[in-house]
Amino acid sequence: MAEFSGKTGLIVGVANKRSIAWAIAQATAARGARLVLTYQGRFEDHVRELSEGLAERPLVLPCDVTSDAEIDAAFARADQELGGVDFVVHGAAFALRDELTSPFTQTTREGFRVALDVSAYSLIALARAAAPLMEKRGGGSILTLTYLGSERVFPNYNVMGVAKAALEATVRYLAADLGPRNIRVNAISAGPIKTLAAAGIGGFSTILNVYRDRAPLRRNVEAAEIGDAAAFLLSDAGKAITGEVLMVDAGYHIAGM
Ligand code: NAD
Ligand code: 0WE
Repeated sequence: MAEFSGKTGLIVGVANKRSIAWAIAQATAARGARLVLTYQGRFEDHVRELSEGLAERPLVLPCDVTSDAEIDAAFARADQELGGVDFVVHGAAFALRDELTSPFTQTTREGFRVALDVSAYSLIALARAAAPLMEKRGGGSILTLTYLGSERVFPNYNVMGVAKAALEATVRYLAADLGPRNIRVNAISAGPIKTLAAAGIGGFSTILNVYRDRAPLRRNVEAAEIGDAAAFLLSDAGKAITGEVLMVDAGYHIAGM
């Protein structure tokens, strides 16, 4: 019996084939999960095209995480069509371009609001919508994606680092709130991967080189490896793990120098 057979999941954060959320979709679908793939407006065509490559056709729905109405509508459809949800993947993050290029002291009130709304608050909104659907299936597992910039300073990561710190704290508070209903909440802190969100970052290849040189495994991580770790946390293999941030970064974070 495949690990995810009879399980359904809703995934937020697929933009294209390089998206970490897409690697998680593939990892869980390959293990038997039935999926709902959501997209942010402009990525509809990409996500529909990708969805055709999965063995079992996913339900493809819009879900801009800044809209409570879109979140509620997506979970209502998932409930109608699939009779509940066993897991949710949150892979949405965004900061205004200027916030990732200006000195940190220039962070604007609006830039701070946007980064924290899209990248951190949205996990609370998704968890609130998912909880009743998970509860009727006896529990569930929620997973988000974070980055070491929440605890260490990386040049230009700026307000995204603050948003990831808030996201990781949100994981712990949600885990405490939802644990009594057998709903687990965890994060994977991934090493740098060249995705669309990374393509816009000046000097990203330097970051990849620094990680490769200093990580204990002397290499970078691949999206598929995040997919495998995600499948572990989302499946029953992780059923005693909640409120955790799992580092999947080839060991980079342990290095002193
Ligand atoms: P990506 O660009 O493929 O994914 C980011 C996603 O966020 C996109 O699908 C985009 O549509 C979505 N998004 C942004 N605003 C949204 C909104 N308002 N509503 C709904 N969706 C919205 O890049 P990725 O690297 O796969 O990023 C996925 C997650 O992984 C992010 O949380 C990112 O911070 C995290 N992460 C990335 C890396 C990396 O190096 N690529 C490392 C660690 C963590
Ligand atoms: O979380 C991220 C990046 C998220 C991101 C990327 C963009 C680029 C385009 C959020 N908002 C935007 N806004 C845009 O307009 N990562 C973990 C990848 C990343 O970004 C960095 C990194 C790493 C790693 C920025 C500086 C330093 C390291």
